[in-house]
Amino acid sequence: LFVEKVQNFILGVPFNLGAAVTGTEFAIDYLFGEYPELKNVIELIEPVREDENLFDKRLKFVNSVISTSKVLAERTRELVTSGYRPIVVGGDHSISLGSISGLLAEKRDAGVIWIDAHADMNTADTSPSGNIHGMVLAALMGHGDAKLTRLNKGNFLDPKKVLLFGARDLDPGELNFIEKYGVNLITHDEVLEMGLVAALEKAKEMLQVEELHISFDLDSVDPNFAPGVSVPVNDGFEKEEILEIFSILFENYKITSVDIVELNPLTDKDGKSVDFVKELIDFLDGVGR
Ligand code: B3U
Ligand code: MN
Ligand code: MN
Repeated sequence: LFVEKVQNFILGVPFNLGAAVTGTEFAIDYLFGEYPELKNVIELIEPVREDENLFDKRLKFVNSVISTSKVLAERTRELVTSGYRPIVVGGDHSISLGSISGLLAEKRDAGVIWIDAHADMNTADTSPSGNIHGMVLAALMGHGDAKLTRLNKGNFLDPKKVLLFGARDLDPGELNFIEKYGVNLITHDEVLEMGLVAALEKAKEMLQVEELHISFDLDSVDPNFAPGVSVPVNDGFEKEEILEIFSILFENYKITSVDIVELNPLTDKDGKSVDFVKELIDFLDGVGR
């Protein structure tokens, strides 16, 4: 039986205004500098910089985040409709508001695995920072400021179809959120206790979906192996573990789309993080159905 492989289509989104720091806006240039051959395979989504003259400290750069996510959502939706698997390389994690909204517009029943040191489940009320990259997953489930939640037009993610995997730095408001709405959670400590294979077995029981989006934040990796992120947190996965996670997810689900976010050239060391992003892109090139 010949099953046609789903083609990846890589989008680069050099955006940083969802985070507190500068750096991720240079991520795609950095990738192109190290791996010029990628210039032929990555389509650039130009970030939109809006007027932020009514700067809201609780929702920093919200207008630019929304405008950029709208463009990305449109393009992601088009690609999914045309049968592609969008691979969205960022850029800070706020861009997932765009990629996942675009996906859900076409595939209403898809689930999401959020591989991240953080939960990104704050709202403007609970956020310690006002940075929107720490709020997007809550917004995708319909919680938080209406400016953010409006974006996916009511196609909210069901918390039962969301799994936070490998978290190791959760804010009090996020812990409340997880409990209140019943979001699936397997912390990094739990993965260490159970072992990776058992943790992914448990993930399979928790996430009863056929189609899955992988939202991969580079800061889920130990900063020793991937220091080039905006908000490093000690410990975390090894690179080989991330590749194993991806492999097993591709066996257990139909992977509709992938985000690879938070690559920050300014904090990278010896090209470790950019090399890993390239390794992931190559890996994704070789798998799939
Ligand atoms: N939870 C904190 C920090 C943070 C979230 N996401 C990242 N950092 N990358 C916050 O600001 O919401
Ligand atoms: Mn994140
Ligand atoms: Mn993170």
